[in-house]
Amino acid sequence: MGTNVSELSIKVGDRIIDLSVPKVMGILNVTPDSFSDGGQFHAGEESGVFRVGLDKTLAHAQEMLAAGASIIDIGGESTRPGAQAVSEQEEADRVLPVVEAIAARLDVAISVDTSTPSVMSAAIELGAGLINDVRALGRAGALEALAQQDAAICLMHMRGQPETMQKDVVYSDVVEEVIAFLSARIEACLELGIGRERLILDPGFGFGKTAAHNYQLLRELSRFQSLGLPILVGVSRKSMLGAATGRDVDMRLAAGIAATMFALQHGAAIIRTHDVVQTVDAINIYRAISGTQITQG
Ligand code: PT1
Repeated sequence: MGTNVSELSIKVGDRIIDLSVPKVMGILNVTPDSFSDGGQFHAGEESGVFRVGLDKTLAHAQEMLAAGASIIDIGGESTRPGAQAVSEQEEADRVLPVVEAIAARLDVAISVDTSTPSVMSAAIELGAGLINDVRALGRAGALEALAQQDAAICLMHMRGQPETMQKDVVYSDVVEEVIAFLSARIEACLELGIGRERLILDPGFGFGKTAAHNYQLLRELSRFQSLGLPILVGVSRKSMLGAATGRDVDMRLAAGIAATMFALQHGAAIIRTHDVVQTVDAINIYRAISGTQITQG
């Protein structure tokens, strides 16, 4: 179950990404309030203390590419728990110059982490090949905007909105509910003519879920394979890792790699992470263990 040709590759812009080998999506935050890198790569103009400019942002993208990232995910809205909404204009101002600069300078697939239809369309126009939407095209006009383009789409599950999503989190069966939600979003895409071959699924670790819910989702990740689409997993530096280790955000690398190994073993095709070097190593060890990589000696 869950094994077919379309699931093993995905078209992102001009390139076909082979997902028979797991790939890394490197996180490039262009927000002044990112939870883990503190906005150190913010490219905008309005918040003086965080301003470091486009060159630093580009250097970070280049570094992730050199470390083995296949996709760079550019995000202008912080969606971590408690984060405040950003205006459409502000989001566009943060994200679009970075998309344009990376498309012009780097040979890498570009993803944009956005729920805003106007930002989606403009980003695709500038060279983005994947729209990573934590609201699974739930905003008015998002499905329609993407029906007119051929970009790949990551549909993620979130309960509520970032500002309040960690309040009163109750599920009867979190895995079943997340699968039902994603199935409904796949159907919504198909109805508008967005083909399955364009879709990636993500359980949405940390989005309106307790640590116990997140670990149940990870434990039962294989169940998502029944949907027959590539699975993306993002646990990098998240509080679920802190819940199990007691570590602060800047000390969660080992915990994230441990969780990543489990995710790889249970069907994750794309790992979204801040830590590209270490995640590529984890993938290579996973491949060596599973016998899909030739090793010396
Ligand atoms: C994700 C993801 C994302 N995560 C996709 N996009 C974030 N497709 C942003 C915490 O609990 O997993 N998949 N875009 C970042 N969101 C969070 C959520 C950051 C929770 C931190 C936490 O610490």
